Amino acid sequence: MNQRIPENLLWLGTQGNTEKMFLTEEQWRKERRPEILELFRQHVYGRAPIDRPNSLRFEVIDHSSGWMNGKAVRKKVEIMFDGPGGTGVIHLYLFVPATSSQRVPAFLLICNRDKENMDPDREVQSPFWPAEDIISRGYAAAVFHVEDADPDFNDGFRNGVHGIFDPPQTPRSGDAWGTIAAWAWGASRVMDYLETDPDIAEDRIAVVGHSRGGKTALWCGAQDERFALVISNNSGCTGAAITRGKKGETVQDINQRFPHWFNENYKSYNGSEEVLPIDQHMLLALVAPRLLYVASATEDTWADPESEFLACIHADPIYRLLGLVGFEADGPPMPETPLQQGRIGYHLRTGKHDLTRYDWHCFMDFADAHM
Ligand code: GTR
Repeated sequence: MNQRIPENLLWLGTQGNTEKMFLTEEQWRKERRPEILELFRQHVYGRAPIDRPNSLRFEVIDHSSGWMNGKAVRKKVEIMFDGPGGTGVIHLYLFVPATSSQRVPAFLLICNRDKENMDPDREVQSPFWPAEDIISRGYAAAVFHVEDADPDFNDGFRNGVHGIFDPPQTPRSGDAWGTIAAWAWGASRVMDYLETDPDIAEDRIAVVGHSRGGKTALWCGAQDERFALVISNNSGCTGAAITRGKKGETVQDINQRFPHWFNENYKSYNGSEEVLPIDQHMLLALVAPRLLYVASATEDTWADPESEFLACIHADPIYRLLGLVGFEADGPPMPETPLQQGRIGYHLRTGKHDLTRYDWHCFMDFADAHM
């Protein structure tokens, strides 16, 4: 399996240096980690023009008890910001266990599916966001919809946060942020709020995403070290899956169908993945020493479970470098046999491309054990 990744991307040296030079912990932290983040910005996801805007403000517009048979308190929070192109609002829905007298850890879902999946009134209880289950296990359940950061279609980056923050009238550069980066930016703004919420343990917040949302969770968690646990569900191409030799969706497929997800530079790798200066195990390694979880599904051949597993294997050396156990695996596990010993968790679920209650309970088992 190793031959799929060239030696110089297996932690042996700095970019372009194929000499066998193993990294020290200090080189990782001070040189290689920032260098890899920059490579992903430059070649894949793009560069956000702003981090936390000075104009950022929060308004709790609902704070009510009695939800989920009295087990939960609901908050609705508006996260607002202004830029040269106007004002934006991210609507956060948050359920907190009613019985807890202490701050609780939280799962933040980046929702990329229809809004009924994140119903704040709980008339629809979708397995995509099983808030009742999350509450009953003692966690807070938080969710926002990607559309609040950027609608998921190709409009030439006029709407969403691109329209708000991009300098007007200047041509977009090859490394300007795409839509996945905009969603990741949105998740960090939600984190800005969660850090201030008196019910939330801000050092124990997980960011979760499915598929395109999983790619987003990884890019968000790679950059924003405030997230203690980063969870990718079925994220596949340009998510958790190794790109070189990947089955199913390729860089060309994804760039043609979703030209707005990544930056313009990424399109130059259509059909030539082998010249990418990174591969996706390096994105996973950016989460170290924090917790990471990757989930695959047996019928999700478009995402390619084997390539998702392989990325965990190749992220592990960075955890070891930092003195931690990363991924403990002899080979790809059987379905429904989660691997949760180290700081990288993984499971393969029987079934199709989806985010299910089974997946969520695996994430919470892992969080119970490690977060
Ligand atoms: C697919 C896309 C995948 C994945 C998926 C989803 O059509 O090819 O990369 O992101 O959409 O988000 O459900």
